[in-house]
Formats: sequence, C-alpha cells, structure tokens
Amino acid sequence: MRISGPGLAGVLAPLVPLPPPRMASLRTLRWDGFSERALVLHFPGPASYTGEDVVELQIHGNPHLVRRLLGHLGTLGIRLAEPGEFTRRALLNGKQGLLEAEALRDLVAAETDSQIRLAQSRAGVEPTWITEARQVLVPWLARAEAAVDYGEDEGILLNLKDLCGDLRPLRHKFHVEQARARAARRLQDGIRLALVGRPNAGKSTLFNALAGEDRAIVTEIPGTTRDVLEVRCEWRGLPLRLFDTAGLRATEDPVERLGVARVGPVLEAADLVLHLVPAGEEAPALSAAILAPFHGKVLEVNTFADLNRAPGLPVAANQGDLDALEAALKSRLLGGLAPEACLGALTTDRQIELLEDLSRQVDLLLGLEADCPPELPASLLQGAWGLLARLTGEDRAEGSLDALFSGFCLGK
Ligand SMILES: Nc1nc2c(ncn2[C@@H]2O[C@H](COP(=O)(O)OP(=O)(O)OP(=O)(O)O)[C@@H](O)[C@H]2O)c(=O)[nH]1
Ligand SMILES: [Mg+2]
Repeated sequence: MRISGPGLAGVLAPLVPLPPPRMASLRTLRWDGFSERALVLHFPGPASYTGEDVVELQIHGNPHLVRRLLGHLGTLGIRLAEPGEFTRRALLNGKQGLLEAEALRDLVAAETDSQIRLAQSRAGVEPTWITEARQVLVPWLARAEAAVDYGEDEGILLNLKDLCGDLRPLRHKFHVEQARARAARRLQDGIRLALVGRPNAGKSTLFNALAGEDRAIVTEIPGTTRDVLEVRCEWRGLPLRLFDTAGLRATEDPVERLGVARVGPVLEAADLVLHLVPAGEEAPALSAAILAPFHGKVLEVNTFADLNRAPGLPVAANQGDLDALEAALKSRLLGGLAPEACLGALTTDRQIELLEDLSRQVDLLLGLEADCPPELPASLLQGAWGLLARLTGEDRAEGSLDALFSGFCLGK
C-alpha cells in the first residue's frame, strides 16, 4: 500500500512508528487487535515520488487483511487514491513533467516489446528538439520585444532575414518530428489489421504466420473460417491486432453467410485491410464491391506467390516469405520509418496537435514580409513560445489533466 500526503508520521503514529527515511524496516502494524509484520518505507517530502510524504506498507497480500487495513486507514483520515492521482500530485508538485506523465501512462498501457521501449524512451528526458527550439526562440523573443518597445526611438530593428535563417532548420526539425510522431502513435496505439479475401485465398495461413502461432484452422476446403478471429501480437516490431475473417462469397450455407456478414464491422474498425488475392487472379467482383468504400485503407497482397509469380505484392505465408509484406506495411503505416527510429518521438493526439500548431506558427514567421511592423513577428514568436510551454506542460489547463489521468489505473 502506498500512502501520500502531508504529515504522515503523525497521522500514522497510532498504527506504526515510522522508520528513518528511505530505509526498508520491519515493523509491526497494530490496529483492532491485529498485529501485522510488514516492511515499511518512509519517504519524507519533498524527496518522494509525489513530492509529499510517502509511506509504503508491504503487508501480506490476503485480500481480507488488505480490506481491514484500508478500513482502518479510513478512520485515520486516509482515502483511496483516484486513478493516476499519485502521478497527478507529482506533476502538480513539480516532481514530474507533463510529457513524462504521458509517457508513464503509455508505459502502463503498453502490451508489446516495442510499445514498452517506445514509452520508456520518452520517460525522464525532454526531447532534444524541444530544448533546441527554446534556445533558438529565446534570443529572438528578446530582440522582437526590444524592437517593439524601443524600435522607433532607438532605431532597433528586427532582422527578419537572420530570424528566418534560424527558423528554417527548426522548421525542418519539426517536420522530421511530425513524421516520427505519426509513426510512433501508430506503434503506441497498435495497428488493427484485417485480412479479407475470397475463400481459400490464404487468410488464415497468413494470420497464423503473423501471429507466430497456430490459432486459426487452415484447410483446403473453401469456407473454413466463419467467425472473426482476433489475436494481438508483435510482428517484426509492429504491434498488431490481427483479424481473420470468413472468405467473401455468395453462399447458401447459413453459417457461412453469418460469417460473411461479420466482415463489414471488421473493415470499419481496421486501420489497414489486407485484401488477399492469389497471384495471377483478378480480385473477385464481390470482394471488390465490399471493399470499395474502404479503398483508402486497403492493400492488395498476392498470396500463393510460391506457385505463381505475378506483379504485385507477393506473399507466400506457408513458406514464411513475408519480407515484401513487411516492407509494404512499414512504408504504409510508419511512412517508411523503422520502429526503432520512432524512439523518443511524441505520440499522443495532444502532443501531435501542438507540434502541428508550432510548425504552422513557424511557417507564418517564415512567410512575413521584410517591411512588416515588429509587432507581427513578436506576437508570432510569443505564440510559438506559448505552444512549446503547453507541450511540456509548463502552461497547462486543468481540464487536460483530467483527460490524461482518466487513462491511469489506481495506485499510479
Ligand atoms: N502453396 C501455398 N499454399 C497456401 C498458401 N497460403 C495458403 N495455402 C493453402 O491454401 C489452403 C487455404 O488456406 P487458408 O489459409 O485456410 O485460406 P483462407 O483464406 O483462410 O480460407 P477460408 O477460411 O476458407 O476463407 C490451405 O490448404 C493452405 O495450406 C501459400 O501462400 N502458398
Ligand atoms: Mg480461413
């Protein structure tokens, strides 16, 4: 149990005398006739996770015992934490930045190796491009302010050419970061990948190959798969949620018809749809019609590439020949970046929107006329500065914190 708040030594005194700071000590907790031997840790504020006094009680995990102790702590004026409340307090007490808190939320939610690495790469370090952007902006903010305040009287002018010379490399960095962030968000969210096509196109074979396990039944009988099958896996650095579906065809079989009817919702929800067409065949009219509304997210792959070489994206899942598919997926989903190239990148909608705003702000600055009044660059520079501050959380709206911490679990 982790407890945070002011004056804990006094509050907990009736239960247990607290040990010296940061020393794990065996103590006996006494309440209501119970005597529980527990390892007790005491982190007096501000040198603690939340910045307040923090006490950890490592008691035996019996759920009834835990309930009884929680009940007793309630009588001492201690209540259960809200989801993410520890981190929220750490943030409000300046122990942690907003970007770090967001990275922690992603770490808690991560399900695959690459998602964990991505979240860890963002914890505890401010991205260097943010530091560099600040270094570029600070002197120009000062110069612009001076030009606004004293320009006319003292002849202080803002040299827009030099300003643009400094901003162009910055804009380039922002564009690089935008591409990295879009790819990183895909990785952090996971990619919903649907496999569709006519019966016997090789969907379940590919499904099993990507999942790395024998999950779906594969036979040479057309119409084998009826239900939608789902598996979460990481394939060559891509966190995937895979969906195997019933083969698309007009059929009298009532069970198979139900299966075909389930393909639509899978297509709706998918980030990317792989349409499997055996190499050398034309896509059947029925699948083409069903897929037409989703054409923006459909990628045609040619299965049975071991038997038939044809132009297109060759896949021979039963031979493990999936390199072309890997390249196509990474190009399509990550803009050609390798998953490792996304380490340290921004990932959340909030962060990405602010980065886009920042990029637009710099575009406006670069587009200024040479003879514009200094108030214009000054206010745009202020705007850019403000966006950076909102990104790192130095300037934040309370409401945005509610959204962030609703994604946390209890006790974090
Ligand atoms: N040679 C070769 N055979 C394959 C390939 N992919 C699948 N097969 C074989 O083709 C047959 C059908 O494969 P499935 O994976 O069951 O096809 P499906 O699209 O899931 O079929 P339904 O579930 O009936 O819609 C099986 O006998 C597989 O072993 C491939 O790339 N090359
Ligand atoms: Mg199948």
